[in-house]
Amino acid sequence: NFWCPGDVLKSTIFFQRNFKAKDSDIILASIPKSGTTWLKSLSFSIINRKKCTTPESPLLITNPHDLVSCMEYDLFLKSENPDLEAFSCPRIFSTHLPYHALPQSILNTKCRIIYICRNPLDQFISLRHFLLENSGEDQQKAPPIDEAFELFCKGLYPFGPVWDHAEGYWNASLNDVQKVVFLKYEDLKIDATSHVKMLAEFLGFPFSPEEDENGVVKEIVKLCSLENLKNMEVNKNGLLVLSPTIKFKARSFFRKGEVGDWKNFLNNSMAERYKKIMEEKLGKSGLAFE
Ligand code: PAP
Repeated sequence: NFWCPGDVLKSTIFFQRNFKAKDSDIILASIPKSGTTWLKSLSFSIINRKKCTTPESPLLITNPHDLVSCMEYDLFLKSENPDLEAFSCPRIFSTHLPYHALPQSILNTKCRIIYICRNPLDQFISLRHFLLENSGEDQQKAPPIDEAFELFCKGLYPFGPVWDHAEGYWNASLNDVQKVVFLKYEDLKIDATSHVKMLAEFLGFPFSPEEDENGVVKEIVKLCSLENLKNMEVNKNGLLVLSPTIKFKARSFFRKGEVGDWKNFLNNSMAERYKKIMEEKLGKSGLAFE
């Protein structure tokens, strides 16, 4: 019940069959273009703050996607059964799979899941820019925005539809608050500091009053800000090579990060139409987007 991109179909099945979760694992889940890169940076920094303080952070020289690997786009793409024992605990991984498609061992262990979602219209615009930026010469062949929007309204895009994706994690977060935390990109934009504190508690790495007083939380928020990461050499000019055919420009993960950017690309009738679809799909769930 989701659209799995062909190039990660095998790796998705390998992940589902072969991943053995540990109780200490942390899984970052999202539909693409909802805040994955930001969440990776923040979670990595929270967990590793004792090992490497902000001035020595690997984030200064490494793309966040190389610090927190994606299951289906990286680890299980490179190997049917990768050796993940070498990772230091707690291990942090990411996935774009919907909740119902996660490997059983993630559901059966005490490992924790952080889900991030975003206003789908902003996610759509972000995805479109990302695809255009990475399609090179094929840019001319990209469908016009109204055609792409048609597909979006039908949920036809990687790991879509978003209403099922978000609702799965939403329900899981209501059913088990110890296991799943549900975040919205927009809320993180409004107040990153309190979200970082909340995440640290959820992950079992709360900030001490001394750390708080010494500005450690604020430092992490600043380090992981879009402005900061976007201007780092590795994120300006690097290339993320996941397989001989899957390569992404590092800079394509860092664009505007604006809430409501869709208004610059979609008209009111498109927005109204999408609003009705979302109300129909998510009406009873208690989950809504602005
Ligand atoms: P992914 O799922 O392919 O990893 P993801 O990181 O979820 O992509 O989405 C990229 C979006 O997050 C971009 O949004 P935009 O196109 O609307 O600008 C990108 O700018 C934004 N983003 C990346 N890093 C950060 C950050 N540190 N803080 C805020 N937003 C960020």
